[in-house]
Amino acid sequence: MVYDKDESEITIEIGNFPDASARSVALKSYIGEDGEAATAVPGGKLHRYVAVSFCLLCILQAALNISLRLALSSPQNIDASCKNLTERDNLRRINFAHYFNQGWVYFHDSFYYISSIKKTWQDSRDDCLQRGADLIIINSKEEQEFTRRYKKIMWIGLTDRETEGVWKWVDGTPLTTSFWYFGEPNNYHGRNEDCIEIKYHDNGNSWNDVVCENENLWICEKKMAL
Ligand code: 2F8
Ligand code: CA
Repeated sequence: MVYDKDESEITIEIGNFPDASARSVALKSYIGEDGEAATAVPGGKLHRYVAVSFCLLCILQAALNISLRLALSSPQNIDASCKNLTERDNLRRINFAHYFNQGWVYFHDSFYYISSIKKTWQDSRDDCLQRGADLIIINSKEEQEFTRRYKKIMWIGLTDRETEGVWKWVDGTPLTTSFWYFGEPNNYHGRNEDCIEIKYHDNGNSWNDVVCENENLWICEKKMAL
């Protein structure tokens, strides 16, 4: 191929092809099957297609993003989300106010109620259930420390009434972390001590097993995350 500056034209030298059909094939491969002049770089056409497709994909993606954003931030959607949030917040406020007004104490995602009268373990539990709660389940050192602050002998939600020696919380979960006072549980003097009271407040390990028919204060727990 020769570029003549003066005549502003390109001359293509086909070369020494033996016959007319070979020359025609060479010419076609240079011009391209579709009649357009082919680029001199091998695969150049493919690169152009890839680049154009990529640009089209980018435009499509941008259009999708904009329409999604517009749809989600429409006034109706914002209104609905705000309404849901406000309703949930109001319900939560009403719930919290109810428990606080009834003398419940909030600690680490739960409300606690400490009774002012004494009952057997089962009657205490029934009272908690009627209040939409249950006897306390102690599953951390912090919660155990919280119960000791009151310096009262109180029932907690732990018993081996179903199977002697198999301690279970009122929600059916087995006992894993325990805070038994020294020598407990002991079924003292051969008694059937199947229910647990917090007794030894001055000791981190304050639990004692005692007969369930004894009468004690009790502590209810209602889980409620903020
Ligand atoms: O009333 C039963 C109770 O009696 C004692 O505590 C006052 C026993 N304690 C010791 O023996 C240290 C409890 O285990 C028993 O439950
Ligand atoms: Ca005991």
